[in-house]
Amino acid sequence: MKPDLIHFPRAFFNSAHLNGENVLHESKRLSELAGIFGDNMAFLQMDGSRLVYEVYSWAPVPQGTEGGLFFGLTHLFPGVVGDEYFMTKGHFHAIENRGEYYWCIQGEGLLLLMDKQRETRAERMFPGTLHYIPGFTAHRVVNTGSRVLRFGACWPSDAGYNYDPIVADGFSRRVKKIGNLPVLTSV
Ligand code: S6P
Ligand code: ZN
Repeated sequence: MKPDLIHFPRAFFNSAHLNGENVLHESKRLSELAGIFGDNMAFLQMDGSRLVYEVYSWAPVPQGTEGGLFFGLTHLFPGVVGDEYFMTKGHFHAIENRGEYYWCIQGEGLLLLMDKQRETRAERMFPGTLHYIPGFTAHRVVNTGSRVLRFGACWPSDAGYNYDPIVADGFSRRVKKIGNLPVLTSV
């Protein structure tokens, strides 16, 4: 007899959940983001166990596979450290020319994009926005709203992560809450 050619799906995704085989879940707490925010005094006074973001990522092929794709869902919580909004750590890809898509599902924010010359620009995120992140470009998401910012991501399975330049030098602009509005400031 022929094996069944119609398979049950391996993963499930909706606006709030990503489940399935090989779906990893990571939580990023404030204490893991030391040195990322500008106001270290404010940072040290906050509860380090506070959840800043959660990432679910589906790796249908092993990390490092050339030609495959990964899929992710990030929930970035609202909050500030001093006057700077909660944000993801941000990274370049280890294979620098690899691009990525982000799309906003819920909430509002800014996607910071910094090139190799440290020029930073931002794209507004709100439900329905689609963002192409070119290669050689560091990417970070900032939650400028009052609810959870949820966004999807799709990137090459051999892209990898390079956080080192961000840990060392950050982005060249920060997003601050000034008069209740987000302002992109120079560092
Ligand atoms: C992976 C993709 C996202 C981020 C996630 C957390 O290429 O860009 O899944 O990993 O949003 O951000 P970060 O900067 O802490 O990895
Ligand atoms: Zn990425």
